[in-house]
Amino acid sequence: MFNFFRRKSQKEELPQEEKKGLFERFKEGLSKTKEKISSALGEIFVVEKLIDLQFLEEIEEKLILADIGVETTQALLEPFRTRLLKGEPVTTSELKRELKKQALSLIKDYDRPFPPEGRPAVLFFIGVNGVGKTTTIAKLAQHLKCEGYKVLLVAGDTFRAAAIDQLVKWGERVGAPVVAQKEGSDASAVIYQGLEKAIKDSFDVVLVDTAGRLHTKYNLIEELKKMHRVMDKLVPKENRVNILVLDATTGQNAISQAEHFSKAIPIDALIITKMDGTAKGGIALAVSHKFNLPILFIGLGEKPEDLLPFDKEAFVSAILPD
Ligand SMILES: Nc1nc2c(ncn2[C@@H]2O[C@H](COP(=O)(O)OP(=O)(O)OP(=O)(O)O)[C@@H](O)[C@H]2O)c(=O)[nH]1
Ligand SMILES: [Mg+2]
Repeated sequence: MFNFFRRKSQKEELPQEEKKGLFERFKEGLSKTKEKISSALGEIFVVEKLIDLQFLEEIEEKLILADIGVETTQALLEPFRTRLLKGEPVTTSELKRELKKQALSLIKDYDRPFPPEGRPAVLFFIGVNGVGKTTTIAKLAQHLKCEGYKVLLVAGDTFRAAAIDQLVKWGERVGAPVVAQKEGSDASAVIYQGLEKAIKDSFDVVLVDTAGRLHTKYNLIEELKKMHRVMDKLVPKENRVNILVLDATTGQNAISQAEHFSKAIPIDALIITKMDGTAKGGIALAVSHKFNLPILFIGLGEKPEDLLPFDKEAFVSAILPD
């Protein structure tokens, strides 16, 4: 199995062979996004020539349409605009090459150890319903178990009985105990109980599931704030990672979700699911840049091995034209 957690941070380089494997998986999983961006940009890059501001505007339009977003597209093209305005020559091949470097610089690195080194480490998952929180927790729990971590799951989505059942079943499958209470219980109370157990029984990593439902009677933002305060009482912040899960297929909607959730609690990192089969993978670059958030993992399918550690070099070369 792919060794996920040997790296302390993205700054530590992977061995050459693993890196190659990761590049291949990214390339395969993100092929639809690349197709979309390349078919938009490919033809303009074919002829080697000096570019002008009008050419840059054409590219800008195409990148925005390929889900890169207005702000991120402008940041990507800014250095070239500046050079053109100064009267410096820029060729199409140089633009193509430098665009990748510029994209890399816009994606924030995750520069803490993962999972955090303090015990228990708490991974708190938030995101709207259906984005893949529960299945991502299950996948990650399985990887962590394989690496030898003692893992506890907490069913903080008390909103639906089916959500609790789903996590309990996953717990059985991956061999991790699950702290759960009955449907309708106070989610913060379940989390408190879970963290107390984790401390008492010396668990290494706790993965907390939450509800994603936006409901009139249920103020998700207030509930998340409360859960956060409860965690503050038992586990120091540096041992916790608040992870926003986003579904790549929702495209630009992911931006408003990130805006919405960051009003509730500080978000530390992103996981972007369902990158397989969508042409909207460019959204990862847009959200990471706009919210200055690192991406921990991406989901390229439903199986545990389809959750891959995010590698920005592999990502950029998988989505931008060769
Ligand atoms: N193709 C694909 N499907 C995925 C991926 N991640 C999750 N899914 C699927 O997305 C669906 C929803 O996943 P859940 O984990 O139940 O989503 P959730 O965020 O927990 O949803 P709620 O509990 O309703 O808030 C499931 O059918 C998953 O198998 C992925 O990376 N690729
Ligand atoms: Mg769920």
